Amino acid sequence: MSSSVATSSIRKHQHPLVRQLAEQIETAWQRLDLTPYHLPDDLGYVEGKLEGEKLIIENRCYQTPQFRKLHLELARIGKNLDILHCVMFPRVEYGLPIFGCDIVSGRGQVSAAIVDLSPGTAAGLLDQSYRTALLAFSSDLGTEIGPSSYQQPRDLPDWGKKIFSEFCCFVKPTTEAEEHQFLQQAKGYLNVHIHQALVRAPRPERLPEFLERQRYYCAQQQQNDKTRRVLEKAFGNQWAERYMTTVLFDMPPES
Ligand code: BLA
Repeated sequence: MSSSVATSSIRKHQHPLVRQLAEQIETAWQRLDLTPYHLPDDLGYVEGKLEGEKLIIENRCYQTPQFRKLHLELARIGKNLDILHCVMFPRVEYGLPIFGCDIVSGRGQVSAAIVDLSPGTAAGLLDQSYRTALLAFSSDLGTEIGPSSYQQPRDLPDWGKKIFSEFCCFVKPTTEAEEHQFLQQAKGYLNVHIHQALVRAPRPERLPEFLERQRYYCAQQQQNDKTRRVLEKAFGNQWAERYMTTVLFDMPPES
């Protein structure tokens, strides 16, 4: 395993959906007041071996007044497996939902595309302002925004059912048109979210509730065995545990 500052991007070799979504996310983030977020030194750019194939992970990370961590990760295993992982962790006192998405593509075919705005409050429901904006966006798009408007919706694992919202979209896109639809959908969620974040005031009196919810989100995501297995095979169990708990789903501190 080696680590160094990223000098070139792997994205130009990745599946078009991964590449386009990465660009879309970075464009949307430009509307926020970004400053760097420093990952542990050795974990910004990493290379390992998975069954003899090279695994490369590239991270981009920022913070803003509303977000404690904006994380975009691109990973590539050999020539076949491409992954995009993105989470926007709000600063806890804002109680905003957590935007998350993941794309997994093997041999040029996307097997999993998921996007969600996961509730940041104890009730586990999105605020009315989000619901209204998402429904308005859906009617502008002229299609249902749920997974049922795709040919192959996928079932959420149990750990996910407990944290994702009713607007969660988890699908295997089967055509370029569906890939495009997913891109539009993710863009809509991002735009709604960034708009809401910019108009939202912090609610420090509800901090304990928001903190618990964000920690719960991280604890559930850490149970994703499919992610863990890929990382364990390439880097070993201890490294995978450290990466999942400090880079992918680090919990905000208790106080
Ligand atoms: C699934 N995630 C997967 C799969 C792999 C990874 C290999 C299985 C693909 C499939 O079932 O078709 C691997 N994902 C990774 C790796 C990284 C990664 C190695 O991000 C990082 C290095 N996962 C997230 C986020 C969400 C998420 C933010 O990181 C959602 C907001 C969801 N990924 C998610 C879900 C599954 C998945 C729900 C399906 C899990 C299952 O079916 O059990």
